[in-house]
Amino acid sequence: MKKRVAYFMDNDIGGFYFGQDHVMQPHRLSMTHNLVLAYGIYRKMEVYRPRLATPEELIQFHSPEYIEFLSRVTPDNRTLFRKELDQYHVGKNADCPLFDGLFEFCQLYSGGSIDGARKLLSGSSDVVINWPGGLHHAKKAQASGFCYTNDIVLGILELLKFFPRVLYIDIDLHHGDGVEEAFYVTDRVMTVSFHKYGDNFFPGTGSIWDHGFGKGEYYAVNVPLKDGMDDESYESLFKPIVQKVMEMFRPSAVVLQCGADSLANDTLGSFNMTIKGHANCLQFVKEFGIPTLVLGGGGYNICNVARCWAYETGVLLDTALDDTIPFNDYWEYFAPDHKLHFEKDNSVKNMNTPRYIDSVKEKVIENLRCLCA
Ligand code: V1S
Ligand code: CA
Ligand code: ZN
Repeated sequence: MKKRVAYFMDNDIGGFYFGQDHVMQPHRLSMTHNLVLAYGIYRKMEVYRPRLATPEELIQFHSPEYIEFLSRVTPDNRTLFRKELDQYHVGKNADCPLFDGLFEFCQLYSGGSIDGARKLLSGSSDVVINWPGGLHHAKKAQASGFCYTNDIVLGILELLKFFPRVLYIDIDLHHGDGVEEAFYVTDRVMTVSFHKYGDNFFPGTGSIWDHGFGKGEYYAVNVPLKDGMDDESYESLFKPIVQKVMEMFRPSAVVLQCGADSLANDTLGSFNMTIKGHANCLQFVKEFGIPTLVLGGGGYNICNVARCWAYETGVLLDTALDDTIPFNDYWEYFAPDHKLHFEKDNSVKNMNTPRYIDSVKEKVIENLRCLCA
């Protein structure tokens, strides 16, 4: 049966600016949206402009003091908030700068995930897409790794109002630490993150030995990976692990974080995935036919992020996109070939040996078997 797909996007979100030299560029969201328009696939889904999440909605996870601070602080009045800026890690180091419109930016990307969850709950959509969301590092009372409010936790909390069990899958290059931490001791949310791990790579968490605690024991799954992950290696872990998770956990809804920094040639990343390899993960999850909230996340080669999320929008709509990119507002960004797909980089060595991949798979599946006990 054809799936009803809803898509949340406010083109203004591309105008927020983290500052000169910052790698997080919301402009990638305007580029993605422009490709969705140029390919004409917006016609096959319900397109919504997200509502601004209210402070009351944001404090369902975050502390009221942190949200009050985010709603009041601006670059012009920052001297009044010296203590709080330090305490909440906003403007403390380059990762989470204080920029113009910061709170509205948080309200927009969080509003899309909250309302997206509500559309799944009401049954009016089968799949909801919110590419501005997926900011998985934000904590209850602290910004971290370019993330200020955690729209994923807020979306999952909304889903838990009626769905008994929610599965969270995170294919961003980085560990989904904020989401894991929020649900570490519950058996109602299973968090599964695939990520680069080791060499002090940010955020430093996500060891295979971290698997939840108390009632949540074995409900956190970590898949630590090394540089050079390619499509074949990724698929050989993703499919059996997600298959086993589906069998053991039987989720009523799925939240899929699709950070595009796991692609080859990402400026922060060191994986070697193609767009098709990345999108195969979405296709695999989609085939389970469970209500799914699809979110963005990282991704620092902005042209490839736009290519990837536009292609994945097509995958969710069962619509193949031509490899030649149609004329669009950002035409020159896709020069010289104006193609949607790129090859993996054959000069990059895959440090994940077949033996390493097998050992990770075995250990993760062994942990999942403990859910029976
Ligand atoms: N790796 C990395 C990296 N690069 C930056 C950065 C670069 C330029 C800037 F102008 C500002 C920041 N920060 C980091 C990482 C954070 C990565 C966050 C990933 C987010 C996500 O994709 O998962 C989801 C959206 N931060 C660090 O490594 C911390 C530092 C340890 C080093 C960098 N300095 C700026 C802060 C401290
Ligand atoms: Ca991840
Ligand atoms: Zn990331």
